[in-house]
Order: sequence, then C-alpha cells, then structure tokens
Amino acid sequence: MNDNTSGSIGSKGVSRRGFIVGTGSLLGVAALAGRGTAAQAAARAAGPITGGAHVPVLVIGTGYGGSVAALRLAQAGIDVHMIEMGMAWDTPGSDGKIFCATTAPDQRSYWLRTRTKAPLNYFLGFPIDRDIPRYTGILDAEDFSGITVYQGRGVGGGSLVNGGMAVTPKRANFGSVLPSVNADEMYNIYYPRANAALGVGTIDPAWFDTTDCYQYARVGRKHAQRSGFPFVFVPDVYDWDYMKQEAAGTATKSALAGEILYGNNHGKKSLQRTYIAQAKATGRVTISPLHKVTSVAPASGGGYTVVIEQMNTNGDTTTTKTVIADRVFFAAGSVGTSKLLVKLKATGLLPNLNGEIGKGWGDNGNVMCGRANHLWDPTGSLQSTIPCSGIDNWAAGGAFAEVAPLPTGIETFASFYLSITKNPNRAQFSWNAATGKVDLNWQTSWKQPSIDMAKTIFDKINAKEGTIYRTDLFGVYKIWGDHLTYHPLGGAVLNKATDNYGRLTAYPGLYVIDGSLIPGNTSVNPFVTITALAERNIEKIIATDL
Ligand code: FAE
Repeated sequence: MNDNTSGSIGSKGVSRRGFIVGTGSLLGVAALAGRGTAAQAAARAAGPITGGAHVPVLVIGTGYGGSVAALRLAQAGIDVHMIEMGMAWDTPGSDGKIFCATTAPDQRSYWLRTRTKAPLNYFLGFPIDRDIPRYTGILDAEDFSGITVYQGRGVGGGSLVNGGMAVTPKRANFGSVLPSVNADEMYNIYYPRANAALGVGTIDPAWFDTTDCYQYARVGRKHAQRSGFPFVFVPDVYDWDYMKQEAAGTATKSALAGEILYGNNHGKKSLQRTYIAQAKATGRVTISPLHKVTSVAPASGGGYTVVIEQMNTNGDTTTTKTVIADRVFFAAGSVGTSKLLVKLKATGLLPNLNGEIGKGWGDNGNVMCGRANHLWDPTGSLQSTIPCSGIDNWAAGGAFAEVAPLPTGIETFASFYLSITKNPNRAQFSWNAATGKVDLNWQTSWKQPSIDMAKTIFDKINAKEGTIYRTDLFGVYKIWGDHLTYHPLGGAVLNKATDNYGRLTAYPGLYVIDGSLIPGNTSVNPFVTITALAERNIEKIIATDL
C-alpha cells in the first residue's frame, strides 16, 4: 500500500478551518480547547488512558462512528480518548505479517475462541473449522440465540475485517433507511464527505473484463444479465491500483492471496489508514487498545464516571480503571452499544434512558448461498477477495446480491453470493439478570423472508442456466447461510432511542454515533451510511453542544 493513501484522502476531505467555520463553532471550540490540562497533554503523550484521568471526550470503540467523531472533534480542537476492546493491529507476528490469511487461520483470526467459526463452514459437505489458541483475535463471531453476529475487533473496528464494499444507497430507498434524516443534506454533503474521507473508488471496467482474478464476477455478470437482472459495479475502499500491481506480480499480494476476513496486510484502506490516521495526526487523539468499557454513570461532580477494564491477550482483566469524562460517545457498534446501554438502563446506572433502548435491531437481511455451475463455466482458481459487483433486484424482489468470492485456491465451479434483503423482522436486546448478560430475541425462522427474496434472483438464474444450488457450503445438504449476519444495525435507533442527532437526551453529554442508530436495514452494505450519518451528527453536535 503506498504511504500516500491517507495524505491524498485527507486532501480531498474537509479542511480543519473550513470545517470549523462551516459549523460556526469557533467560540465553543476555543472554550473547550482551553480546558486541556498539562495532565491531559501528558496522558496524550503516554498512550493508554490512566486510572483517575479526567478527559473532555471519551469515545467507546474505534469503528466508523467512533473514528468520525474522534477526527472531527480533534480537528475542532478537542482532546479525545478512544477506548477499544480489541488489539492495535500495528505489529507483525512471527511470520512478519500483522494479519493471517483466510485460508490459514491462526490465533490472530478469532476473538477469544479455541476453534474457528468460519461463516462458510463446510466445503464439499465437510466441516472446515479448526482448533486455534484462545487469543484476542480480529474477528468476533458473537453468538446469540438465533443468530451469529460477525464483528471486527481492534483499532479500526469492522474496517479491519470487512470486504470494503462502500455503497451509497439509492436515493429512492433512503426514506426507509433513515426516515427522520433530510435526504438532500445527506446526498449533497455527508455522503460525498464520507466517500472522500474513506477513499472510495470503483474498479477499472476494462481491467475487470480481462483479469483472471475477477473471472468469478464475470460469470456472475453473465448469469445475471442472461436472466434480465441489472448487474452493477460496487465501489470499494481497496486500492485498485495496488490490486493491479498484485495481479502483475509487482506488489506483495493481499486481495489476491486470500486475505480479507482476518485482515488485509496490504491494499485495503481500513480506518487505520484513513480517518484514524488523520485523527492521530492532529496530536489530540489517544487510543487505548485492549481496554473495554463496562460502565458509564453520572459523576457526582458533573460529567460521567466510566469504568474500563484493561485486558491481556487471553482476555483476562489485568487492571480496572475509573476515569471521568465530560462527554461520552457510544461507538461500540450496533451490538456493543446496545449491550452497554441496555445493561446500564436495567441495572440502574442510567435509568432514565428511554424505552426505545435495545429495540429496532435488524440483520440488514443478510443471507448467503452458492450455485453450482456447469463444468464449462469455471469461476477461476485465483479469486480476488474484494467483491466489486452486485445484482440489483431490490425494487422488484427486495434483494441486492453481492457477487462474492470463494477464494479457495482451487477451481470450485461455484458462484457465491451474499444477499442483502428487505427483511422486515426486528429484534430486541434485553437484560438477563440471571446470567448477567444481554440477550437478543432474534429467531432463526425470521430469515425466511430473506431466503424468499434472495430466491427471486437465484431461482430464476438457476432455471435459466439449468443449474442448482450448492448444498455443501453451510452444512450437510444445507443451501442457505441463514445463521449469521455481517451487518448488525439498530438497538439505539435515531430519533427514537436518541434525538435526531444521536443525543441521549436524558443525559446531556452522552451520544450514540454508530450503526446502532440505523433501524435495521440500509438496502446495501452499511458502512458508508454509518460514516455519513456520523459526519452529519458530529457536525451538529460540535456546532451546538460544544
Ligand atoms: P464497528 O466498526 O463494529 O466498531 C465498533 C468497535 O467498538 C469495535 O472495534 C469493537 O471492538 C469496539 N467495542 C465494542 N464494545 C466495546 C466496549 N465495551 N469497549 C471498548 N470497545 C468496544 O461499529 N460493511 C460494508 O459496508 N461493506 C462491506 O463490504 C462489509 N463487509 C463486512 C464483512 C464482514 C466479515 C463483517 C464482519 C462486516 C462487514 N461489513 C461491511 C459491516 C461493517 O464492517 C459494519 O457495518 C461497520 O463496521 C459498523 O461500524 P460501527 O462504527 O457501527
């Protein structure tokens, strides 16, 4: 990855002065900046947060929402401490690599598991999971009763493990994505701002047509078009020029070496290279990895008392720190933020949070499947792990299907898809006093609408091509990957659990700024919408609250 990436992205973003002036918040900013103390400056230099610290802003989580908040607050002159339960992911292991390949999972792959839990867990009908040492690895497969929710763990959150598909919803669909948000503002200001800062780009169509590593996607295009479905290129944050160099053999392979689910060592513009790099460059942002927030409650002298557990790579708590924060941004992701808020309300630490907390959770309608192609339709033994295309049947059938890779290194004659569907089911998080945990009441059968919607695409393609579904990828004779989601959304829904900008109004100074604000579905992959909404909300908060 060339080192210019974050610089060039920064130059496209909003300049610090332009941003501050634009929000009209110069006076508030100056006042807050003046509250920085020598102790805070020392803490900034020293790294992880210290017990007893008093900080102006504490951000829980370093994913999209948290990174946007940290950057914009820091640019406005405010010191920010980010607390992240996962690792920093900035140091190579004994093999010289920071991340392990999807085909060779080791301890770095999973969050505190002794066996891998691959989303696609069977091949040719045989289970492919394997034992690994327990470690604070990068991918969390978090089990709830009816669904496994995959999430990134570490500085950069989901951007460390995701496919980088950076999709802005069609404007016609936006009203159902975020009904209380002004679409003009989002499409004129915040989506462009988010896309620029994330470094979003689209594959060169001429290269797509010729490179071996997207043969699987060209087969996907052919089958989609022969059945009359629109085939669309999907933007991504992977550096497309770098991928061309991988294919040409002039750069170390990452997307073309099976790297994705457990991190990309090169090529992907994760948040570490974009928002977080910019935030760190302000000198005002400190990140504490392997620190987990367990409690937030009003402090007697104003602000909030935050309890943080520092852990080792076995997941054991080594130190418990208590700090005071004037303001706290919940950016622990849909599941992390919902779990915290539900627990804090139920256990009486934040009892005045409203009754919408924990509600409105959806899986973005995720469902996976494979199709078995004819022997004359190979999908290629070399497959880029970065998806670049999709089949759009949202309006007619409620499904948008990513043409996904199956990068096994051998010819599989399989076409693989992750569908995002208009599944109407919404679940609720609730506190379970007996177990001391937060439950989610999703039910496996609630995926049936997603299957039905995905079938509007693949039944038709199978009929046209004379092909069948693969039954060997998710179990023994099981067609649908209906046990999981990559896209948790909701649990602290905008304009319901919070006001229309993410404020938890019963507690001035507490904010939600991540995927938990979005009521369950974005009609496409979610992180551009999470980022754009965070840009909108933080601009308002800086202008009016600080
Ligand atoms: P997120 O990125 O999850 O960040 C939350 C952070 O908070 C994490 O780093 C947590 O470790 C941390 N955290 C949680 N609890 C605590 C706590 N108590 N104390 C301290 N830290 C905590 O949240 N989306 C797309 O748009 N395109 C894709 O191609 C795509 N592919 C995906 C592939 C996979 C395998 C997965 C798992 C997800 C994918 N997603 C994709 C979803 C996307 O990554 C996700 O929507 C965003 O990362 C959510 O952003 P948030 O800021 O809400």
